[in-house]
Amino acid sequence: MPHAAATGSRPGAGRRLELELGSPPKLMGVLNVTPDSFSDGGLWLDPTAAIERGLAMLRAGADLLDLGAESTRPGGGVYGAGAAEVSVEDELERLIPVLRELRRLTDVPLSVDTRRAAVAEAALAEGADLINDVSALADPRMASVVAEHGCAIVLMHSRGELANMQRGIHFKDLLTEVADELRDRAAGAVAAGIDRRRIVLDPGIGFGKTVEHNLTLLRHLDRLAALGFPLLVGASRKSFIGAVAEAAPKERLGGSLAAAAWAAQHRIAILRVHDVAATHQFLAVWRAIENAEGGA
Ligand code: HH2
Repeated sequence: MPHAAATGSRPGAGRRLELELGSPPKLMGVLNVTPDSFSDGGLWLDPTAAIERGLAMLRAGADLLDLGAESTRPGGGVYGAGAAEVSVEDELERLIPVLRELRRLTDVPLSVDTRRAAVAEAALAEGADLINDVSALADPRMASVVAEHGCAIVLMHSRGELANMQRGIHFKDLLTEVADELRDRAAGAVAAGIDRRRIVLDPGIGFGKTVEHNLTLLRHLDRLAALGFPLLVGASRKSFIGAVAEAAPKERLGGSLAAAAWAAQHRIAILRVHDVAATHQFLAVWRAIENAEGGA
């Protein structure tokens, strides 16, 4: 069974993340230390609030946390001009105090959502276990940083620049093109020395895709699973849910749970969510029903 493994790079860290396809999905709690994320910008910018939020998500059932200090909401569509450019210095200033303290307080795997090799390098030195790169190695140094640390990496599908990603979207054959592009990025990662068992792929829901594209990618997750890598799905609160159900970002829990159930049914490895407690309960009951054998 394909799997990805992330081993803490610090001596004695002893953390390990095994992601097996076919096991229940690991719940990744989103911790946005940003002023402008699309659904929770500004709520956790203060380090103390962010750390408390991280710990609360762990108590609520998160298996790992994803710390992001740069909003990556794409421009050219529902988010207008998209996220503001953040300097490496600002990204580090937001990220490191929160990462350092959470690392001190917990042994659960900590992921860092960044497109920059310099940020990844600093985060790995602070004990991060996983790099979540929505640009899938656009920074030419990212692959070597990850290979050197032997950590796991998420390679997410997207096209073009964040600033205008939602403009002029065009696929001739969505599923084939997304699968081919992800396969190429994974091959590039392996060629750069990243262990293929430490690669996770992600269809990039909402990144350079129409509502119909997002729904079709979710419907056919099996096409991406066939690439032989564990999958991560980040559908939580995304705008396709708002388009189907006419709901503001914070009112998309029902739609997010529908996407979570669908993804879990397709044996994805990691589910990236904002609403950890509700998703945890939802999946626990869903799994209990799936596994029920008694009463015959
Ligand atoms: N989505 C977002 C951010 N990072 N990473 C992966 N691997 N997959 C995703 O789908 C994904 C991601 C966007 O969500 P959020 O972090 O809540 O918003 P923002 O980018 O505005 O901070």
